[in-house]
Amino acid sequence: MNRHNLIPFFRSSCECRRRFFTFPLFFLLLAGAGSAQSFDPWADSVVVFLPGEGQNFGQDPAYFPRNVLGPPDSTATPTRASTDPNEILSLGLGGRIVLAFTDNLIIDGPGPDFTVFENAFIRQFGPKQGLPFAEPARVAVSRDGVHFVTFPFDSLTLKGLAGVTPTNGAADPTDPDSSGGDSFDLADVGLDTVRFVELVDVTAIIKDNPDHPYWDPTLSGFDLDAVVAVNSVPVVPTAVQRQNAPQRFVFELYPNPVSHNRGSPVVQMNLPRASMVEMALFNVLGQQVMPTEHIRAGAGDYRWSVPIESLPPGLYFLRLQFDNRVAVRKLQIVR
Ligand SMILES: [Ca+2]
Ligand SMILES: [Ca+2]
Ligand SMILES: [Ca+2]
Repeated sequence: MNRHNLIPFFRSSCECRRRFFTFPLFFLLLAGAGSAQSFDPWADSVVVFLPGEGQNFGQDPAYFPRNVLGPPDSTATPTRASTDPNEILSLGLGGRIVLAFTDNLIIDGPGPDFTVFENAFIRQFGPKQGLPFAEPARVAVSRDGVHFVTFPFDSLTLKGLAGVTPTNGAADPTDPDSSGGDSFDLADVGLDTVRFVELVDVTAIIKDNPDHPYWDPTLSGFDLDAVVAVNSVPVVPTAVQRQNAPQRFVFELYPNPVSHNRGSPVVQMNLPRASMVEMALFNVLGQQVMPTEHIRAGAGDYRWSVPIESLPPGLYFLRLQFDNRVAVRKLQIVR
């Protein structure tokens, strides 16, 4: 692979095996609503890969980008990490990759919202026995692929970095309590929803410091296995492109929180041009809780009131789609 060149990828993961762990009811609901959307919890495409120095395992087009889309290696255990190029991509020291979700968006639901899987493992012998062999990456997220927010991390404890916790391949990858990997909560960076996840290898913070508790001279950089959404909502699959100047539009929801005795919350939109707008409401399990609403909205201000009469109190996500654009807002219904 040609190093130090920006390599754009717009490859879909449609050929990846589709497995569903947490949303069977969702499909029944969709079938009932006469809609036919399907999605997987995995990252769907690689937008940018900029390899770093040294290790180039799994970078051959025979393996990449397939090896970072789809679920993590199901054979990995905390003491036997994946070394399969069909599953693992080495970023190299300082390498950078951006993955996109195209058939689902990660949302800020309860607890962690996505998990990054790397081939870390727990050392079984030597002076660092019991400590992970960690080749970390910092993690950033973005709605538009342009503006990224980095999760805070600690260089010494590695808390807040990916590539630290081994994979438990036998577990459900969408269950952070058992899956292993390093999980991230959008609430920690104040975002309701993201489409893009960026990983930048920072192994140098260990490798360049012989006093670091995780130091090892053989560290060669972050090895990505998978990025998996824990909380997400489906979206109409679109080709993802980097938007240099995303056209702004207004999408407000008020009152929010709302209670039944205060009437219905109102969506206020301001669209750049007349569009067919799709509205759908999901609960925190990603289950659609009302039929998709199709609205023909003109350019400029438009209001629509969300029918919440039959919904129990709780946290919901309202998804708006038009012209291949998508946005999600949290809605809290209280007693
Ligand atoms: Ca997906
Ligand atoms: Ca993989
Ligand atoms: Ca969350």
